[in-house]
Amino acid sequence: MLSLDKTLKYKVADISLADWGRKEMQLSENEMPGLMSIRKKYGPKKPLKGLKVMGSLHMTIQTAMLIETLKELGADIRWSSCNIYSTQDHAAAAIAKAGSAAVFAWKAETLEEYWWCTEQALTWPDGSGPDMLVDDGGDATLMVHQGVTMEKDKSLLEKKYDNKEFQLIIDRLKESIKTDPQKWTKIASKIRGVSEETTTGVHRLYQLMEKGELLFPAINVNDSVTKSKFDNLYGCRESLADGIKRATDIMIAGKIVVICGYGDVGKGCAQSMRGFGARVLITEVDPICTLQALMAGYEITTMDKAASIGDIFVTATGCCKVITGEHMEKMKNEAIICNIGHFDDEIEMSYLENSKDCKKEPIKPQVDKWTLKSGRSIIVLAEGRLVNLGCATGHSSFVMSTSFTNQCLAQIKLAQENLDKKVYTLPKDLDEEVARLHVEKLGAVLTKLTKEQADYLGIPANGPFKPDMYRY
Ligand code: NAD
Ligand code: ARJ
Repeated sequence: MLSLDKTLKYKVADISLADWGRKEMQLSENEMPGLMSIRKKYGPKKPLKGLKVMGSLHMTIQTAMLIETLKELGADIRWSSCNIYSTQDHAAAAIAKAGSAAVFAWKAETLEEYWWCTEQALTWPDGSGPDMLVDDGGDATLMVHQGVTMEKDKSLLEKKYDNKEFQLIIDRLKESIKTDPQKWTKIASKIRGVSEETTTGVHRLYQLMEKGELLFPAINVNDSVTKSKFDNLYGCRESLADGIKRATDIMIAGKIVVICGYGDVGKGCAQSMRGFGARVLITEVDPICTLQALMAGYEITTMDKAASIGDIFVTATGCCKVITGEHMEKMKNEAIICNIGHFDDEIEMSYLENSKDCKKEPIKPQVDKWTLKSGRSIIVLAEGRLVNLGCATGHSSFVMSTSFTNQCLAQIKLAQENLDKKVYTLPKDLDEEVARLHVEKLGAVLTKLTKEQADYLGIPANGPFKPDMYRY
């Protein structure tokens, strides 16, 4: 068991990469107008002064820019990544060297290290916890909630859990509760709230709220229009191909690409692959999304049918066991499979890992060739974890600026308001403001409503322009 070290200022792969990281951060300033404007507008007022912020979110160059924006707003910050493969070591080094945050993250952590990093980031040198969380996928929120549950009923710590990763969390919690039996209860009671980045994390939050188990307020950043309809869609439209290409150099044109899930992420992935000249097949469970895919001209199928046909498979559902061992056994030789949804459950990796008949041959980091019972091989990217962040560098700065501007506004809201233990979304006028900043950067000029036109539409001349329930 890796022990907690409260005196440690950071743990990164290589601090000498800091200058490279800093230079890339400087370049990204031009591409992150939203974050730069937040710094300018709120920097002097320091709305996060005196507040401790813990982040569990991919430690990339874009996140480094978010961290330094939160710092400029006055926060005292600790950070870990929310994925074992997504850290960009030069970004982590730049943050560590500047002392902008105590950062615990490196590319290719083990799962045990991952949960150590998360606990390190949740624990300040005096043993106290954060005032606010920035979460992506909900792992920091999960650790605090599980900690509280275990402190209430310590017999749960003695149980054996089938899920390997969950057992690792419980082992860590057991250790921490031994040192301080009230650690997580104290931490949870001080948290003003969490702002959650992604669809899967948001689902977890609503589930907690519905069960009456949510321990602090939460802001659903994902469902700001300027997040899910941009990052999830246009972000993945570029970073999926980046991940597949860097990993395999495969020609996409002419191939059959199967996209599982036609939500925001799936729509971006499908459009991207079609743009390269692939023949795209979609699998869906939702009739509305299926109809959308049909209207866009895609063929709809099921994984059972597609398994033996596809050349490249991409899961984008947030669901589990979308591609099973049985599907893999039917696949063509050297079919490529990858996932762009948040966790590693969409592809049944346990089939490959636990079956005697499956043999792994690493090609390079985050690219493995698995030979199966069928005698054929498949290429698995990033061990079934997010391909765009595991095999490439995630979304570009510009689209992350829209997401992270919402994150900053959410953190300011959590700092300034005493919210109930519920899940909130940000108001439409802030969403429009985030869009406005990025529209201006692209040089577009908005048409202004006259008073007569505004009255005709029955809305204020400066917005909000659409009702809350409007779907973009
Ligand atoms: P979404 O809810 O809009 O879309 C998911 C779609 O998958 C839905 O339409 C749903 O009906 C469908 N689906 C669910 N189970 C299915 C199954 N078994 N088979 C086929 N289709 C199924 O969600 P989203 O915003 O598109 O996000 C999808 C995932 O991607 C989430 O896990 C999210 O957290 C993650 N995400 C990743 C990135 C990234 O950079 N990699 C960015 C944003 C979101
Ligand atoms: C940090 C990134 C990047 C990037 O906002 C996206 C989302 O919803 C996450 C699901 O875990 C990934 C996140 N994302 C995509 N690209 N976060 N830096 N460059």
